[in-house]
Amino acid sequence: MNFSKSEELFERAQRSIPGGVNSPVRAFKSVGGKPVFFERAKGAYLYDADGQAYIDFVNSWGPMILGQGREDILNAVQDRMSKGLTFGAPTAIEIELAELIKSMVPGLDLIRMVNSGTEACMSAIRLARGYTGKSKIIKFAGCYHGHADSFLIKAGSGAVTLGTPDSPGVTPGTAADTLIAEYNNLESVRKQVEDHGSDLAAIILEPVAGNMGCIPPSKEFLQGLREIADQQGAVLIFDEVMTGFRLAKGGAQEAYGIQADLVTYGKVIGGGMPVGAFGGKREIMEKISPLGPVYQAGTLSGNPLAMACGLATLGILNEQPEIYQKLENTGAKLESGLREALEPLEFTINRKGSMISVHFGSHSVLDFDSAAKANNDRFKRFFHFMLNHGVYLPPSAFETWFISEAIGENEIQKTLDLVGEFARLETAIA
Ligand code: KE4
Repeated sequence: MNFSKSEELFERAQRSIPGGVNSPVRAFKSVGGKPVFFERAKGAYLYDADGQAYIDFVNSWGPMILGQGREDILNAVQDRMSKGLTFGAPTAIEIELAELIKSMVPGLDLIRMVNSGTEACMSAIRLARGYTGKSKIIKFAGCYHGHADSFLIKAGSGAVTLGTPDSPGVTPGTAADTLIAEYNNLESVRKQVEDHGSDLAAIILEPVAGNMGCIPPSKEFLQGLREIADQQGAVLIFDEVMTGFRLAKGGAQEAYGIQADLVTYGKVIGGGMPVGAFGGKREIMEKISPLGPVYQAGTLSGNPLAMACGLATLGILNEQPEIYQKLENTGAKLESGLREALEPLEFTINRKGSMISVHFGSHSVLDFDSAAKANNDRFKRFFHFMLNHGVYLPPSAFETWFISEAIGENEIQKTLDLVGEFARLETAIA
């Protein structure tokens, strides 16, 4: 591969943008080297500034579940654009998207649109605190709920990638209200409840973790959290920014048959445009302004252009549920092929539907500590080998790969052939 245009752009970008990127995880800090700058995308492929093609397993970190550049979605956005971009006033299309989501996600009485997953999650915990009158939240080491202060304690994704899971700038007062438990470890939750249960407003988690690699919940984990939240009168919040509309129409709630009290969304809900949302039971949601006293707001929340993109995307997923079977089949094929191709090496593969990750090491990866024990040097070599051969993986071992509907047999076969070549090279140098 020739990265000369990307290198030139990176030099220029650093003169105006901190680290040359508008989101840290894009900076390749965890895998080394310089970020690739992309110019355009179509279907399953990204094309970089040097005109080179890559099979895309990042999907813009999840939103592009249907692949890039679909005419039906672009037409919906263009039609909407011709009517004006945003009014800062209610529009019918916001109702259409809210009603469609309610039809796809059982148990959702009311939903509020925002502009990112961070906004959705920070609004959800403020609402939980306002509804319960309590202050503490339990989050899980390695889970990432966006960059709001309350979440930058043992956070995953870019925070752990860059070695700042506990970010400077978060005050001790804020941090004191965030309690940490271990993913897939109910005992660690019970311990926090023992010490702080009387002041516990919420338990928030990724129902399938995607920010320490992909880590599905153990069978009893989600059910156990549901029971603990009920016993404590705490709000159970599923952060479905990654899993929402990806694992199933009804997301992880449907996939695991567990009902949260509040659910947050991002990524797929906007189809590639900036949309987040939080929603849930009426008795909680009606505490949100202007209905109730818990304030939350946003200039571009529910803006019609983003709504049009989200509506077109979710409309396709709702009308063509066979897409979920296709994503499952592609995920299963990729997983079994990876197991075969990586056979000479020590590795673990975690997968749920179209979320999958490879961890180099012989141990199971069930929580943050086990994810952190994986061989990151081998992951770096793996990432760059695949990049240099036209496959774009997330530039961090603490991320999940995403499979889009546009990824077909050819892309899977090319990817697996390359993985096999990598494994042979690694064996040769061992
Ligand atoms: P945003 O504010 O980035 O839209 O969403 C925050 C968020 C909340 N919850 C979960 C489960 C998430 O995965 C995210 C964001 N995910 C990262 C990727 N791991 C976004 C990529 C980035 O930070 O650039």
